[in-house]
Amino acid sequence: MEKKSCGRIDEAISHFRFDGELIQKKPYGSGHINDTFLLQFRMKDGSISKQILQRVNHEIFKDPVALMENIEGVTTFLRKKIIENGGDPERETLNLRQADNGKTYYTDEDGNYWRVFGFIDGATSYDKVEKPEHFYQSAVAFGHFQRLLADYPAKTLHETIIGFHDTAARLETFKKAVEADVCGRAQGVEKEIRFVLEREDVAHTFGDLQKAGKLPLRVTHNDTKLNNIMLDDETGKAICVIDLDTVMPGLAMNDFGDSIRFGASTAAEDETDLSKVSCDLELFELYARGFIEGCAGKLSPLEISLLPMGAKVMTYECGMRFLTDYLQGDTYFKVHREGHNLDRCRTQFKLLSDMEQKWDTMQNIIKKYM
Ligand code: ADP
Ligand code: GN1
Ligand code: MG
Repeated sequence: MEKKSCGRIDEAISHFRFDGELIQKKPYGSGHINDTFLLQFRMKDGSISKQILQRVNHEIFKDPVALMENIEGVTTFLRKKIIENGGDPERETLNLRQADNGKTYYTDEDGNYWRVFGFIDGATSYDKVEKPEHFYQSAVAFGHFQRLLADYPAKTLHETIIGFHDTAARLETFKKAVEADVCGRAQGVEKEIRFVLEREDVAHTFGDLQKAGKLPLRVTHNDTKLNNIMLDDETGKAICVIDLDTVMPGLAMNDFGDSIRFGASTAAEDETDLSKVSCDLELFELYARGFIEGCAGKLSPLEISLLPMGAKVMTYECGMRFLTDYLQGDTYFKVHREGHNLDRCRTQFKLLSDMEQKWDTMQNIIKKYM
């Protein structure tokens, strides 16, 4: 995918209003979806200005214009709140730059959508928890993000990926992928397929409660990986929530759970030595404390009690999505080696098994915060 977009990168750059002379452009970050580039410009006074250029993955986000409307709306809303709270809007929210067509995106000759964000300097997005305090800070920030957006007009948000966390619908898609077996890979992953099918109840838990009207839809981030947050290099505080492509009405427990799935795992998402993969309960508790604190009283007792279930559901769903993509020929997530999606699927299932073992303790930890 990167190769496809590289051909048009110069065209895209020429359609944004940058100051200074371009001295570097290079692929950046470890996201699985968009093509991200760091651009560096030398200014007249010798200083360096950095910008993030992204090609939106329009095979995944089918309506990039609607997606950009969401991001414009959310960042404008956050900017206002940050200013009201005496914060720094240049660092505490993403800032879209204008293209020469007056819009916040440029469409190239091949139909790719490009956008530019101001680079958040002096901050890092981590692929792994290096200090527990960082994880706690990210929890407060994701909780706070949800609270800040509590009065965002949710009806104006477009659903950028239909049924993004509809786990039951994803289970159906998975079953179809097994059935179709377009790459002839199903035979080699019978164990993993069985793992999914033995846990169908997990896929239905939240959908059933929603149908019964027991769970509020909130404006959530929906992709709360640790590397979707920037932590200040000096203070260690989480300063900015990034990757806003999936901000949509959703469930608080899923935002919690996706962070646990990624950050409380003792190994990388694509670790091949499964003996290294487990759920670190100290990190789980730390994140729970920070998230509940960040949401500042907005979560209902039922939502809080379902936080451990959020961790299970998101781990199950993500593992199933990796396996589906493996079966379908690796067309969704970027892969960097043979069997990459299968490796990712296996870490998720190992993690989920470990959560099952630790289930009572996970629930007891959350009870303390109710
Ligand atoms: P993807 O959807 O592919 O995950 P992201 O929007 O998360 O794309 O961007 C990928 C990576 O690029 C992030 O994890 C982060 O490291 C970096 N990044 C994105 N936006 C910024 C920004 N405004 N400032 C600094 N780094 C950024
Ligand atoms: C993708 O975009 P990124 O890399 O932050 C994916 C998430 C998955 C995650 C797994 C839009 O996140 O849903 O949980 O990979 N984003 C999308 O690492 O599908
Ligand atoms: Mg990302």
